[in-house]
Amino acid sequence: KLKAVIFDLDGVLTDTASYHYKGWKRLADELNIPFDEKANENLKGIDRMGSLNKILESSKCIYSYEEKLALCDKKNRYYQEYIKGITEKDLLIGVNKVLIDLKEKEIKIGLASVSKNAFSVVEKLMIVDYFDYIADANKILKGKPDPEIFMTCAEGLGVKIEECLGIEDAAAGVTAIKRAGMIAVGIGNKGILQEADVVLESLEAFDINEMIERFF
Ligand code: G16
Ligand code: MG
Repeated sequence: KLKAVIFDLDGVLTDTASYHYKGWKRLADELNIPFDEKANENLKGIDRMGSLNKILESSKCIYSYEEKLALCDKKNRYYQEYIKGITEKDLLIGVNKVLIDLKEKEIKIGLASVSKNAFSVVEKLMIVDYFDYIADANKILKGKPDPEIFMTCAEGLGVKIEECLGIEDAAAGVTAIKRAGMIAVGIGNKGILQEADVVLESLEAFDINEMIERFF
């Protein structure tokens, strides 16, 4: 039986994925490291230091841990500048309806974002009250594609793994959901999200009754 739906944030509920890209792109340009949208695809869902390490793979320089921390801070300052103006108008299409449908059906709602800015973004989007559990990215030891954050959410919601459905826009995120043992709904490109049980263009096409019939 479906008891909980666990959402990723960036790229699923709002388009902060593009702000993360803008932040990394600005940093990479400053460091003269090649970086484009295609390379960015591999950063989606990956935590801050993990993302920086992937970008630095294309650099000729070697950076100390302290230097890397400073670069992470810099990217985060850029990112925070970009997300300052987020309001409920920045919710992606279909999100409000899905959240309302889930509440009506008494299906629990969780948030599984490895972003340390997730809570502040959800606050700006004015949807905090919908969530029964929001994973604390500061306490997650292994980021996506490790299943830890999705398993932590299931535990926090008080439901079994097989009673959960996860929704993700990143390949690493879909892998995390599948490794946790949950049904995975991908939002975006079928070619990129091959491991997902079903891929939709956006949450506008998400029908909870159809999901229950198909998978639960
Ligand atoms: C998100 C993004 C990633 C970002 C990560 C860490 O994960 O998809 O691109 O690097 O959070 O974010 P921050 O630097 O704000 O801590 P998710 O899990 O929401 O897709
Ligand atoms: Mg995402």
